[in-house]
Amino acid sequence: KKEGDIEWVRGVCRFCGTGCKVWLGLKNGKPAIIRGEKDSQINFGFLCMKGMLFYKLFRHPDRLTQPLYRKSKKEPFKPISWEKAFDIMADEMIKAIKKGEWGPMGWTGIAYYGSGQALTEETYLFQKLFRCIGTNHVEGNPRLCMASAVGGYLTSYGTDEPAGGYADFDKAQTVFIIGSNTAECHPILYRRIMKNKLANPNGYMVINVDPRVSPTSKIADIHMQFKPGTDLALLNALAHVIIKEGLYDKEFVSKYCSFHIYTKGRDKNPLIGHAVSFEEYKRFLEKYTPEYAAEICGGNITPEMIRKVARRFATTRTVSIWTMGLNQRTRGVWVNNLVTNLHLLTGNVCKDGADALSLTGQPNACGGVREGGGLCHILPGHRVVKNAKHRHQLEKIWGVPKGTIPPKPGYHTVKMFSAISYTEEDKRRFPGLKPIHFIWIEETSPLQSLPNMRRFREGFARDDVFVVVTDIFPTRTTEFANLILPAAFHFEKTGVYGCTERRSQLTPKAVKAPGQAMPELWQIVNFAQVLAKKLKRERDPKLRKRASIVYQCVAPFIEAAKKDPWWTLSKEVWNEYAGKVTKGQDSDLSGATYEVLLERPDGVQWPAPTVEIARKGGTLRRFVVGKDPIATKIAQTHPEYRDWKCIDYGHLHKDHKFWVWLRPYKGPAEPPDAEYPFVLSTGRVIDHWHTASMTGRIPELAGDYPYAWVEINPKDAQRLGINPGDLVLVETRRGKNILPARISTDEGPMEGMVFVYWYDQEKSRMINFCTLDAFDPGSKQPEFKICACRIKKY
Ligand code: MGD
Ligand code: SF4
Repeated sequence: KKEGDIEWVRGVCRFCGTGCKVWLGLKNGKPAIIRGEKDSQINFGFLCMKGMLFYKLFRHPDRLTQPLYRKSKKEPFKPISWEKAFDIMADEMIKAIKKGEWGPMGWTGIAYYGSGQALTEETYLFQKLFRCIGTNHVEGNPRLCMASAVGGYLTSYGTDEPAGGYADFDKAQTVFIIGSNTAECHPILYRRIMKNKLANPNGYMVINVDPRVSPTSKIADIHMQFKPGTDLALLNALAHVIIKEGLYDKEFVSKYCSFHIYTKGRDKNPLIGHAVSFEEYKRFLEKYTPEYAAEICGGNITPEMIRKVARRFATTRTVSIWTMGLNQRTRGVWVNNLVTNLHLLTGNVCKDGADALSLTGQPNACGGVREGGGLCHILPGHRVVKNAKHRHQLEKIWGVPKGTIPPKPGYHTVKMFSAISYTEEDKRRFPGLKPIHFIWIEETSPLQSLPNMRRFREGFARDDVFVVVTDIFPTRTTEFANLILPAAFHFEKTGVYGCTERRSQLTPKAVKAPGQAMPELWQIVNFAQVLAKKLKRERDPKLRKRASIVYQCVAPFIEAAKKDPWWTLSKEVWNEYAGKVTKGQDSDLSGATYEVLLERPDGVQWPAPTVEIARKGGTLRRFVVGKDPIATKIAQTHPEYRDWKCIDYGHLHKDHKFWVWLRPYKGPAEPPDAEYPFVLSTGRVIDHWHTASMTGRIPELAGDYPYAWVEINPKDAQRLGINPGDLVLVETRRGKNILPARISTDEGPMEGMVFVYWYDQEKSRMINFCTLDAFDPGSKQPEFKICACRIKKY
């Protein structure tokens, strides 16, 4: 639409997982301003600074504008043509395939590493290409961010992603914020919570559960502060009180819940474990008395506080939200389950104002990666690699031979990067590890964002690993590339993002990409054709066989890539993904065509199996009969569920019930000790996005936060003679940083803990030299939030 000399184009913000709807304003065809969409039920016209200012990146002088290549990482880069770039890439990929082996996970020598910021169409086509080449080494940064939430939902609901959405904040009476600095990381959602709180200060209670006093704690009625990693005991104690005092929802529990435990050695599948009785669950909780938990948790936790919070949780409509404080943990899946347990016990789910809502970090970790099949063990449409039926369904849709997709998951993130560094230590840690010699990294900067990254950087520096990076800016990762491919930025191409609440939204192309920068979809389709030609000439029949499969993978898109890579190509990939791949799955988006997505100010929430349902916005409340088309159909067609109000149709839950899990308290992987007596935790500030490769180039945001610092509790600082602004040496068993100190009586970590922001690109302040790469045994998500450190004045 046009207003005066500004032409407005509607899309979605490309930063956090809130999914704020934006209008990008173009003056004389150039990006000039961004404002929020007033009719959006997500952000109601509001935006944070990141959302308002990203128009400054379109014409930034640092933008990558042509393919750059160097044979050796010791040489400088030289510009080359796209044609030459794909030619070199295909040769290097085939070389790496030959250096590796063929096994149950496919070719061991090559890998793709993507991002929760890639468009859904991009992740979908990248993973399709790599599976068709013949490898399940398909991973992405959502492993660092959302994997434990996936594990949590898969075990509690039998299927990924939440039941409710943001609208629940407005009908809730209690918001339970645990392990999330919502005020800085999801500021527009925090605004909504704050608005409700201000409108009803006594009736709307905010409980903040966090070892640190963050800006989020400012509106909390109760702040539960506990030693990092002890929240499993705390959550079990809340359940203990709810049951002991008879506060649980008896009807919901008896009709809609069952109880489960996983016993290693006895149970084959950790996602299923085995069923136990309610009585056994009660016995399991016996030991988690408020007194016992308070002792473990320390901080300000008292038995009376636990009782008070449990009563409030159980007797009001409650929404819980959480992010990395729970996910980035070696017991991330368990702690996710323990929050959802509280909702199931108290019937605080499947109704207005009540939900267990894991907030997504990135704009498309849910839609693109979790639904689009962008991790080593999953396939698009909520399918899994290990399931032969799922693999064959996809092979049929793709028109490729049965057996194209290898049957075993590839390497998860830490293992994938260990297969690149491939040190003796890596081989000891992962017996049977096979080296990776070629990796295509897209829209992420792992050599700043991976934990314990010194050894990964050493691996990447070697010349026997060919590194391709598709990005819009130079980053700490492009420093290790052989080939840099310039990408079109958001609004310079077309595609869909799916945010926290199962909502997909379309952003159309509005701006011309600079220089030779091209959309990733165009890069994939063109590279695949070159690769197919080269594979055809190979002598090994296994390689030759893949030539036609690779060609078939992109064949439906070749014409569009030639004629219109900016819109038609994306639309055709979306039509295949949403129209064919999600059809009939729980994440059904087949009704959400581009036309419908363009019409709607808020996009569409799945399941949306028909255009009619999609036009109304899709499904706000999942699992509820009468509201969710899948649950409704089950109730209508299966007499035994006729009188059920909600039905858990997760494919892992054959009993159609929600599962309460018995998860014991277990501490972190590296607790503090005499040598390293502090807990180091890491996170984000409001104005920077992740590695700051983008926000660090926006002067207003960089000016607000020019460098990272370490937050220290005033009591610890006094004891160690550290004053505000002093340089502090932060040291762990893996590395060290030198950071200025911030000491506040108002905000900051509890005694014995320090907190560092990880956006800074300056090597002496890159905290991921220090963090720990221990990971959750289920979700494989690393424990960024807790490791042992020592500090002293520098
Ligand atoms: P980003 O800065 O988001 O960081 O870490 P990364 O994904 O490594 O990287 C995105 C990249 O995409 C940028 O380099 C940007 O320039 C590029 N880009 C932007 N638009 C486009 C585009 O359209 N196409 C292409 N090809 N590129 C584009 C995130 C990761 O970090 C995550 S998800 C989490 S949750 C972790 N959090 C975390 C933490 O809490 N503490 C510590 N210490 N480390 C962490 N690391 C993890
Ligand atoms: Fe963008 Fe998130 Fe800010 Fe909304 S809250 S404007 S989605 S960064």
